[in-house]
Amino acid sequence: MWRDVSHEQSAEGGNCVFCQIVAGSLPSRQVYSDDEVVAFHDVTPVAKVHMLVVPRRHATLLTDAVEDDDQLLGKLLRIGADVAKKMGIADSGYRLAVNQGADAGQIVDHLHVHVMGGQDLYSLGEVSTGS
Ligand code: DGP
Repeated sequence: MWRDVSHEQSAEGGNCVFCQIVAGSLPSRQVYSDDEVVAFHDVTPVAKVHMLVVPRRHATLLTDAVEDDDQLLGKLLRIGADVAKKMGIADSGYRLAVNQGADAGQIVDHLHVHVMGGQDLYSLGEVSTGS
C-alpha cells in the first residue's frame, strides 16, 4: 500500500502541514470531512475559489500509487467535484489539478487535489512554456 504512516502516527501530524490540518493541530477552513478525505480552503488562493482535497493518510507522490489506491484516488476526484458544486462553481466550470515534483511547483509533499474556479482559468494551451 502506498502510504507513509510516520506523520499519521503522530497525534499532531508531525512536520507535514496537511497531516497537521487533518489532525486538527493546524487550523483550516474545512468544507468537507470524512474518514478518508478532508477538503479545505487553500491559504494562498490563486483563483477566486481555490480549495484543496487531501487524503487523511500521508500519501506522497501520485507517481508511487499502486492499484490498491484506485478507490481513494477516484474518491479524491469525486469529492473535488462535490466541493466545486458546494462552492457554486460547478456550472461555470472549474479545474482539478495535482502538482507532482519540482517542474509542477509542488511544495507540499502530501498528495492533494486543487479545486479552482469562480473565474476564467484560461485553457492549458494559454499557459506559457517559459521559453
Ligand atoms: P502545491 O504543493 O504546489 O500543489 O500546492 C500546495 C498548496 O497548499 C498551495 O497552494 C498553498 C497550500 N498551503 C500550504 N500550506 C498551507 C496551510 O498551512 N494551510 C492551507 N490551507 N493551505 C496551505
